[in-house]
This record gives sequence, C-alpha cells and structure tokens, in this order.
Amino acid sequence: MTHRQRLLTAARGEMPDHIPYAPRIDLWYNANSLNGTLPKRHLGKTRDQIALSEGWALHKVVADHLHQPDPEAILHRALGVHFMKEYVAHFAFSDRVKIEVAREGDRTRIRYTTAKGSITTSAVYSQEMRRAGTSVPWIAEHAVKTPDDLKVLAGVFENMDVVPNYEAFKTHQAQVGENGLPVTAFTVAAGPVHHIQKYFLDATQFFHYYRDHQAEILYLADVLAPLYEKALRVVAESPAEVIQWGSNFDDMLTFPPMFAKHFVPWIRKAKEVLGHKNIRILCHTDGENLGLMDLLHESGMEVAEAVCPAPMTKVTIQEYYRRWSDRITIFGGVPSNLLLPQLTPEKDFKDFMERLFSGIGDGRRFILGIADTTPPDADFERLVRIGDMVREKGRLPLQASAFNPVDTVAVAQVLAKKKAAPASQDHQFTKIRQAVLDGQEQELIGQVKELLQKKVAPKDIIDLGMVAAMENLNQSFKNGTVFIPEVLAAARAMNTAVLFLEPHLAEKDKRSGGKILIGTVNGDLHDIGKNMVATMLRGVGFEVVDLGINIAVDAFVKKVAEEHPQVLALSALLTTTMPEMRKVIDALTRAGTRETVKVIIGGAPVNRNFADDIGADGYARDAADAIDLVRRLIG
Ligand code: B1M
Repeated sequence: MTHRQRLLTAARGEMPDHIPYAPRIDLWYNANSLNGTLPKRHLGKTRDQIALSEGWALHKVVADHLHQPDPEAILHRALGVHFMKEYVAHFAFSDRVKIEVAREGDRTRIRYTTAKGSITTSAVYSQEMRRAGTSVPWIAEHAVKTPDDLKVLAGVFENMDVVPNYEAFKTHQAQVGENGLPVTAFTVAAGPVHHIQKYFLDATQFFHYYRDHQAEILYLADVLAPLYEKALRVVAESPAEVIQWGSNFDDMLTFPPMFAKHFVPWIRKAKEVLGHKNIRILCHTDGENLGLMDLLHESGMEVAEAVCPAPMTKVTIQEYYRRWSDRITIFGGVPSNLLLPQLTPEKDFKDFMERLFSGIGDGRRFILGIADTTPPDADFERLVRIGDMVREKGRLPLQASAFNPVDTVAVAQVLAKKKAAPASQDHQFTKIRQAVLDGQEQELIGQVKELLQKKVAPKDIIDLGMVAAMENLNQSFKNGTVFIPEVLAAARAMNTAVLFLEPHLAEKDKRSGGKILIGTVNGDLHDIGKNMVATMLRGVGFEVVDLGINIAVDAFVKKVAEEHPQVLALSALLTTTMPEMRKVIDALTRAGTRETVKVIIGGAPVNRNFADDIGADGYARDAADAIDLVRRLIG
C-alpha cells in the first residue's frame, strides 16, 4: 500500500497492511531550519523530503501557512478568512466592505468598514515567533471590543460569499501524490459559534460575552450559518476526501454544554452533507478531551486528529481506543513531551511506546502521529525510532492477545474528585452566596448593602459570604460540574463587590490577601489559563497585578522590584518556553530580590519535578490549586 492508501484505509475504518505513521514536523522544521540546527543528514532538505527519506507518510492536515502562492493567504486570519491553497472553498469579501490594510513592522492592522460601522483587527508575526517555530500569526487585537462590534461583523459577513478553490487544491493533491492524504478545510472552526469564539474575541473575553451577550452572539452565528451551509455544498462537489472540521477542542475552552449545543449539530450536519460524497470529517482534538469524550463519540466525527493522551492530558491512549475506536479513527497518540528527554526519560519513553502498541486492539482505526506536533527542541532520533518500531511491530492486524484493554487509572483519579464542597450553614449569607454563584453584580451589591445595614462586619461579608461561595464554585469547577463562563462571571461580580466594600473595611482588613504578580513567560502567547488563575485569585481576595503574555525575564525582575509582590506566578504552555521560568528565577537571584518573593509556576507542560528542579517555591496544577498554594505560602 502507498502512504495515501494506508491513511485513507485507516480513516475509513478498514484494515491497512501496516499502522500508518505520519508525524507532524512543521514547527520542528521551521524552527530548526531557520536556526541552522537541522540534523546533519537532513541539511538543505525540505520538510517533506526529510519525512519521505525517513520512510514516513507526509502529515498534510494543517495548511502550510508559510508557503502560500497567495501573499494575502492569511491576511484576514483575525476574521477566520483564509485563502489557502489547501482549502477547497474560500470566503469572498463583497465590494460593500471597505478594507484598509496598514503594515507596521511585524504588525498588520486592518480596518473593515460596512454600512453598520467599522472594526479593526491586528495580527503580529515576528522573526522571534518564526524562530520559535510558531506557524500562525498571533491575533493581537480582536475584532470585537464592544458588543456593538458584533453587529458590524454581521455587516461584514452578511455580504460575503463562498467560492470554490478546486484547481489550487487539485495541484496540492497532485504534489502530495501517494505520499500522504491531503486534508482540506475552509476555516478551522466547527460551526458559527466556534468561529466567533476562535477568531472574533479575545479567548477569555469570549466567555464573558457568551454569558452576558448571548443573544448578540447567536444573532451573528445566524448570519454566519448560511455561509457555512454554502461552504458545505462547495466542499461536497470538490475532489477532497477528508475535511478538517474544527480545531483546539478542549473540555475547558469548548466546554461540554456549549459543545453539545453549538458544535455537535454542525459536526453532524457536515457529516450528513459530506458523508454522501464519501468525504470524511476530521477534527483537530488536541486539547484535554476527558469531559468531551462521549459528545465527540456521538458527534459524527470520523477522524480525531492530534489526539494528545496522558501523561500530557488526562485520558490514556488505551482509554481513547476503548471508547472511540468503534467509529472514530484515532490519529496521534504520542504526546509531544515524549520526544523531549528532559521531560521524558528514556525508560518512560520506551514503556510508553510498548504500552501503546499493546493498547490499540488489532490496530484498526489508528494512525500514529505526534500530538499536536513535534516541538522544535525534540530529540529527532526518537521520532526515527518510533518509525522503526512501526516497521517492526506495526504489521496489521496486531496480535489481539497483546491488547491491554483499559488503563483507567487517570480517568478514575479524575472522577474520584467528584465531590462538592459542603454548603455552609450560616443562613444570613445564603443570598449573598447565591448572588456570587449566579455572577449577578447588581444583586450582589444589593445584598452587600443590606448586610451592611444589619451591621454585619464587612470582613465577614467577604470571607463568610463571597469567598465561601467562590470556594464552592472552584470545587465544582474542579469537578467538572460548572464551566469557565460561570466561574469568570462569579469572580468578576465578587471583584466589584470587594471594591464597593473597600471604604467600609477597617485598615487592618484591607488587602489582607496579599499581592500577586502574574504573567506568561517570554515567547508564549497562551493566556486563557493564566487569566483564569488571576481572576480566581482576585476572586478570593488577593490583589493581582497581571503583566500579560510574552513577558521578558527583565520585565519580571523590574516589576518585582517595583510592586513588591509576595508571590510571583509564572505561566507557560509550551515546552520550549518552560526554560524561561528558570531564567526568571536565576535573574531574581542575580538582582538580589529572590528572597523577597515566592515564585510559583503552572501551565500544562510543567510539573512538580520541574518546579523543584528550577528552584521554584511551588507548582499549581490548576486555578483552584493555585489558590491553595498561595495561601499555604503566604498564610
Ligand atoms: Co497552543 N499549544 N499553540 N494554542 N494550545 C498547546 C499548549 C499544546 C499542548 C497543544 C498540543 O500539543 N496538544 C501545544 C504545546 C506542545 C508543547 O509545547 N509540547 C501547543 C502549540 C504547539 C501551539 C503553537 C506552537 C501552535 C502553532 O503555532 N502551530 C502556538 C504557539 C503560540 C505561542 O505561544 N508562541 C499555539 C497557539 C495556540 C492558540 C493561539 C491557537 C491558542 C491560545 C489562545 C490563548 O491562549 N489566547 C492555543 C490553545 C487554545 C491551545 C490548547 C488547545 C488549550 C490551552 C488552553 O487555553 N487550555 C493547548 C492544549 C492543551 O493545553 N492540552 C495548546 C484551557 C486553559 C484553562 O488551561 O492553559 O492549561 P491551561 O491552564 C490551566 C492550568 O495549566 C493552570 O491553571 C489553568 C486553569 O486551570 N495554569 C496555571 C496555567 N497557568 C498557570 C499559572 C500558575 C498556576 C496555574 O501560576 C502559578
């Protein structure tokens, strides 16, 4: 079988001759070719030449953002409008929308003017980002800053059309030939609400809008819907065999109730329309999927790509295979940390790979890949060794007797936590707690005023009323029974009420929580988790100074000297940016301020061992954990 036949056979749920192996190496290649650090035997080769010379299938799921014939291919990324050669359908702007583009260094600013008003966006793509391997520009300024901007966006999209781009795709298909399976798309959202979430709003802001301005969000979604329907018709007539429908699924970001309501119906619709044409639906499920397992299984998705299992997330590959492989092809399976000797010692790497081969039944519906992608600092030889293992052990069907049915440990651990915090018996605070839980600012302030009139101490209102409610909520959030929008709204309401109470507090009770400085380290643009930690810490009474993302080592040191925080909280989501945390600690030591501040770290790839190794004072797995940790550290 050729690579293409093998991949397509697996995607269709039939049995190929061998497990297909298609590691994604774009980031690794971009960074190492720019930095002159490709392995010697591959110097001067393209990324596809490297993959083929190693005997791997080409990974052709994600469009190659850096090599597009159209120089404007990613100009409108902040609107989710792309003109990629790999996409069989393109959005088309109407003449009624005036578009003004201004370029300032690495930043591209665009103004879109319609009869309903104007919006602006800006995106940044710097040399530093390229060197780090980042393949997509960062949306620095989102289109929606106020609810009115949603109406302007409706004006932009009302006038849009969707047009075929079959010829360019056919050329791409011909270039890939039998060496891979080209996956198409027209944007990478799983329907209109996901489109709004992914592109139009800052990631954290979206959760507030979803709760506070849902009617406007759904109105805009209704404007986008006919375009998505037309796109489906265009895709249906195209020569594509697989389409990517949605990306970055994650049970916190694309949380289950929203996923069920707004994503699943569109995945089903895509399957309905495209299934007749034998076009398969692939979703880029690279996040934490534990809370979405059943929804995804039922959704109609046929290939789950970038499946990133434990130990990077909570679901083991065996569990994925057990729960999904009756109808979903799993593409991925090796979390990228496995390729990093500094995070995964040789023995753990070998054990993981052994278990993987014995944990995927007869090997049907499985495409081996790296999830989400090979990091720039990966040990390339491990990628090669995985290829060798596939050659040695990957002939299909695998020996059924080798099947290690289910490794439920990770799941059991998560489910075991499902216990709500006990409710307080102090009835005078019942209403105030409810107002916090509901995120109702006005109601909360009303309740605060009532309690003040009854001469209840302001500090008790905060501690026994609001903080107690936040703690309940944190617990429920941890247990997966409430979701991000509720938590953020509660914390926001509580912040407002604490400000209102400030003048009533005795001097000794003010800001008793302490001061926390928080930021995402240099080179890292992920901020959703960091924002949650900041909001929740504020919610329970700490003063939080949020420095934002991509913060240089020197800036952290300078701010520690200026702000005198008790705690410095560092966030990193990339293995390549984790070392920045050590640099911050070392720089604080050099500046003589290390002893003045407790440094704590968090973010998906870091763990307790790493915290100990770099000399941090603590590690927090999530926002609730961060609160406990800060309390332990500063009393
Ligand atoms: Co990115 N991304 N991403 N991404 N992304 C990850 C992190 C990744 C793990 C995906 C994967 O492989 N499965 C992978 C990193 C792999 C690795 O390093 N080994 C990855 C990659 C590769 C990339 C790019 C390089 C992709 C590319 O360019 N093609 C690129 C890098 C850009 C850059 O930073 N230079 C990139 C870009 C992006 C988007 C812009 C598309 C978007 C970020 C949007 C934003 O943040 N504004 C994005 C997203 C959404 C993700 C995933 C899918 C979800 C992250 C998230 O927000 N989760 C993520 C997959 C994953 O994490 N499994 C992934 C929800 C959030 C609430 O959880 O951030 O973990 P989290 O925060 C938690 C805890 O970690 C903890 O508490 C939070 C709340 O409970 N915590 C702290 C976090 N910070 C803390 C600080 C503390 C304490 C606790 O202080 C003490």
